[in-house]
Amino acid sequence: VWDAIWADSDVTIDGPVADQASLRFCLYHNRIATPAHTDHLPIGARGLSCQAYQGAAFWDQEVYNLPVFLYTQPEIARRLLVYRQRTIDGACRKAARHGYEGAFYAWISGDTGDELCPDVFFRDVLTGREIRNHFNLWQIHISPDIVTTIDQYVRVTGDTAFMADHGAEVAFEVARFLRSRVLLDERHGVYRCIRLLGPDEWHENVDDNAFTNYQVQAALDVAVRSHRWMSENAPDALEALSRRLHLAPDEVAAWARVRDHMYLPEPDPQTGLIEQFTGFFDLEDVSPDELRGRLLNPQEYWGWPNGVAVRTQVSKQADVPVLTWAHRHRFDDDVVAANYRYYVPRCAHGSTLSHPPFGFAAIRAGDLDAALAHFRATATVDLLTTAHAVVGGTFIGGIHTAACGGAYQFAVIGFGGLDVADNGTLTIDPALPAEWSSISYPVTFRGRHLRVTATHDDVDVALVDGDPIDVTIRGERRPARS
Ligand code: IFM
Repeated sequence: VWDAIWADSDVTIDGPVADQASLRFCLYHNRIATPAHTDHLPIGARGLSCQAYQGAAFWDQEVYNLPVFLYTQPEIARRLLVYRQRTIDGACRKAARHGYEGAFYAWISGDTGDELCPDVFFRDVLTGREIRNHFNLWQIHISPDIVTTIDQYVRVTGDTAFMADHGAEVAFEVARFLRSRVLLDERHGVYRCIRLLGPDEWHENVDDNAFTNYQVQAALDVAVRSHRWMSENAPDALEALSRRLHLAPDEVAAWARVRDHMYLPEPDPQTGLIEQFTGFFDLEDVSPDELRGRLLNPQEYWGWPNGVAVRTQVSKQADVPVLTWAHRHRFDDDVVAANYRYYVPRCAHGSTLSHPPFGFAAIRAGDLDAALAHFRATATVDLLTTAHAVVGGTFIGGIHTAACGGAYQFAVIGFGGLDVADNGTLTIDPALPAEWSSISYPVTFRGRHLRVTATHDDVDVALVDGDPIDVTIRGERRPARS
């Protein structure tokens, strides 16, 4: 079994042996954390390594863990997404409980999909008093993250039946939730997301987090497009689903209206900077080190409501870089680079989810040494450090499975340059750090098995089995070598 798993997923690096070993460590842990045999269970944020986070899934599953399977064992990616459909009742219960429509997915999701995230996550170590965190209520991007990943799954695998059988229900219910969650700003004629938190968990109760708003728009677009696709290609399935969900005739038009008028914080035309949320650039501009000096107790929680970071531009983890990663086809290299340079000195990397988006941005900025440093910080986090095992009195240690998935994405999608263009073509555009002389990885794509081998000068894409296929290598379209 392991031989087959490694044949589908092992990545070989010709470079420092520690990079190779730590990457394999991550691949191994991502795989053993995954309930690959069933669509009834999620990937726990700490896998099976400990009881922290209760074996439950976060956005980590879709954004960090799952892409490994998308290109290696897509049937596992599929099961993880079916898990989201199976647990939609829990998400609908959560939406209804908070006065919304549709499916509001749990920030911490177990086997029923009900919200497991408590209201109180941390304690103030100075007073011993509870801190009311709003991860469960205001961190809403998990729902659109799931929908955009479903779209990505269909785009990469070509498994369009998935949309009709499973994905559309999730997309429609999430669209309902988002429509009921956004607010119409009548003065400016736009829809906004107010009172939320984005990936940077230290800044709660903010408005128009850029990553969230773009994800909301993208998820609504998936819902509208899937509805149209089903009406043309699977009308019977659409009719049955519409009946089951009591879909009113004007709902899809309302989703399209919100999509078309969603407020999206654009890059500043002069600087290229995207503001993390409204008012972020007005906050105090200090470094994480300076903030560390302000702590009264090293175990203090830095975030909401009174932590040292709250009134500053210091973020807990990558936020805008997650946007430029997830929507990488929307932003050019200059914008990605400008935001990388601005946000990296202001980030404390207080989560292992932080380095991968920064690293991808560093690759686009052409700073491959910095990217390699981010890769190593990700891939070795459980081998070389026990940092952040306890925060605000809560144990959050164990194996960081998101970092494990992030390390693969770093190697294959980042340095290895693997992507799927909007027109569905496989594209390979590697950028190796100086210390690596080559990388080689297998790719499963639309029924084919391919092997990509790249050095600093050459890229070879070999078709191992399956029908001939064109790939775009460094901008040039040609058939994979058979
Ligand atoms: O999902 C993450 C979150 O982004 C940061 N805190 C830990 C969670 C689980 O890994």
